[in-house]
Amino acid sequence: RALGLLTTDLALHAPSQIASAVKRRAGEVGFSVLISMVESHDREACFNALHELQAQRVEGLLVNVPLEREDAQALAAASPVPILFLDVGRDAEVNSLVFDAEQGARLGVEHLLALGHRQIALLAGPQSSVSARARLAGWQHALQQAAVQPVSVAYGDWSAASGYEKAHLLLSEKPYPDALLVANDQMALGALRACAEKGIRVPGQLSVVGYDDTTDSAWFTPPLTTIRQRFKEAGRMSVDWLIAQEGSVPAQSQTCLEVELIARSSSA
Ligand code: IPT
Repeated sequence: RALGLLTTDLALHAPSQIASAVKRRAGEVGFSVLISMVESHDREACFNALHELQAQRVEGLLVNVPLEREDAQALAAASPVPILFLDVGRDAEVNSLVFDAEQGARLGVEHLLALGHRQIALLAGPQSSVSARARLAGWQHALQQAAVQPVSVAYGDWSAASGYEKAHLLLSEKPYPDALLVANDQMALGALRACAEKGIRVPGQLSVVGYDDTTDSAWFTPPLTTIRQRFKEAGRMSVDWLIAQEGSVPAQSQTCLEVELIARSSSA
């Protein structure tokens, strides 16, 4: 018996850790997992992947691709088996299990404000991703409530390379930030490298907060303060949800998982 996982780029740390968690849980309950990875996030690519998985008789589908509301709804309507989305907005009328992006963004801002930082720069993710947009909106909202304006904003593509490049930009323009919120740990890794090259001490001159808490984030230099998304829990819950559907058409279910701030040495 098999489940399908339709996923975005597995070279990225978070999707690969989600896939790993899905695979592990499915194995525990006697299911294999067939994976189809899409290079682009458009509707056609997702439909092709859906058909590919369907041809292999999967009994349920998990979709970890950032999808706009209409695309997710169209995919759900086309799926003959239960389908659960892991990267959609709250407004999408589909079954979903997502992490609370507003809470994550707020925790990062509150952490930096509590440490006394007011010159905060934002390194956001690609705006084609609904979760990247939600994190940025969450930061902006939380800062606004504290009457703090971000000193600058840049956009990366989730990769360490983009984090490196954009951090170089953010750190060469005045006013210089004393803290940097980064939309994922991989971009934070690149940002830390940029700081090292510029001779900017972390956290002495700049506090850095990431997002994800992937398994290697505690091993960055310095160990990264970040927002933990419990990927193992998401993998377990999503597999369990699919299996509980038993081929029937499920009543709409939307789950939002809490996240938490993990304070390490990159912020002070
Ligand atoms: C999200 C990660 O936080 C980010 O680092 C990046 O890997 C992205 O996925 C890729 O789409 S986690 C997602 C379940 C919102």
